[in-house]
Amino acid sequence: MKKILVTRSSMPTFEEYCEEIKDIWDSRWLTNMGNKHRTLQRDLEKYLGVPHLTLYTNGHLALENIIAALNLPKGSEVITTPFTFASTTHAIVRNGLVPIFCDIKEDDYTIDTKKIEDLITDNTVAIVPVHVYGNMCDVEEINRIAKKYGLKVIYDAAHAFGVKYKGISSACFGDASMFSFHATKVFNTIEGGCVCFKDETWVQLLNDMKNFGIHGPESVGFVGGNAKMNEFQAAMGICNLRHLNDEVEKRKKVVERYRSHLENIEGIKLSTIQENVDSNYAYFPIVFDGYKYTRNEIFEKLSENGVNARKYFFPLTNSFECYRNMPSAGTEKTPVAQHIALRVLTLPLYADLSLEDVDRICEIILR
Ligand code: T4K
Repeated sequence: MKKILVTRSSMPTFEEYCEEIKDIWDSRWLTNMGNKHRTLQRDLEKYLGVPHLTLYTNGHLALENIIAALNLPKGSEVITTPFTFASTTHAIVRNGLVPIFCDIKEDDYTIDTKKIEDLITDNTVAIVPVHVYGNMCDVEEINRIAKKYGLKVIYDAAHAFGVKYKGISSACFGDASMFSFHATKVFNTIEGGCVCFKDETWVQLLNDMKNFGIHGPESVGFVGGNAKMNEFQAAMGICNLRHLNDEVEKRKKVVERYRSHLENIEGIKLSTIQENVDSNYAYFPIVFDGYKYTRNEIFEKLSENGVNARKYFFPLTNSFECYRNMPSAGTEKTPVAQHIALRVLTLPLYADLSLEDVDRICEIILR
């Protein structure tokens, strides 16, 4: 039986990648911010239209580092959502901060800005919203709230590479945005990630943080870690960036085909098409709410037919075992997120997924 996985990494041809890594062989320079690293950084700054960007070995460490760079008092509170990958909540907690879980909106699954202000206390220092599935958060309202209460805003934009709001790159909102370049993302560097920001003083800080706090040949300013992107990762990024626009176009066709089959079906809800947003077609979530079969039944049926859909994001991070004793945890505090998490399925989506396969997947769901 033909297997269809939830996604499939975008890659250049073997020949293109070999050509790109040739000079790594010649120079024997494999990592530590070499030529490829610098080239990819410049290419991405241009592509995303941001003044500053720091590359990382993965998105999670990028998020951990940018939160650490804010130097927030340990034990202070950060408002975020539980409808996300483990990384978002872990990055907050691993920095000694307390996640306070805000509920999400039912139509696009991003943070419900109407519920943020009720969660703000004297101890609140930041907001870490998630552009989940590539859907943009309400950046204008978040900006208003952050300004009013003097809060920092770091976007988890792991899913939103290349997305634009009113023509402005998703990389340009808040104090900083983190992107993941994991193999499963629209744009990948095998593993990888970056942080985009405006504050020039962070350039040196973030570069030092990902390199043991080494400031110069004989100067180590603070206790940093190691989170540098290596040259092979950067070379993959340089190649993949050349083809990104084509890949997004192909993804768009896949999404349109899904929508043509699944729109207006009783009990099936599709993510809303956001106004003023240019999508990257990162994920295709569908919610079974009052459908003739449950999410889990459809999941099993797809699986029996070789189709590997995923329950992104179930369980919610505020129900993880590791957070059981945290007073702010508990899914009852985020009922909409829990409602969606119990009913959502993300269907296979990648540039080379054939439209015939999309038809077959939809037929299984509708049959
Ligand atoms: N914030 C958010 C909101 C995130 O979603 C993520 C990551 C992060 C932060 C952290 O960023 P990174 O540190 O990862 O850069 C996957 C990814 O590993 C993870 O990056 C991603 N989010 C998460 C949503 O999905 P799994 O455990 O579901 O991956 P896995 O191994 O089951 O792969 C899923 C499918 O992808 C496979 O069935 C086939 C395909 N695949 C996978 C790999 C590893 C490929 O085609 N090629 C591959 O190399 O977590």
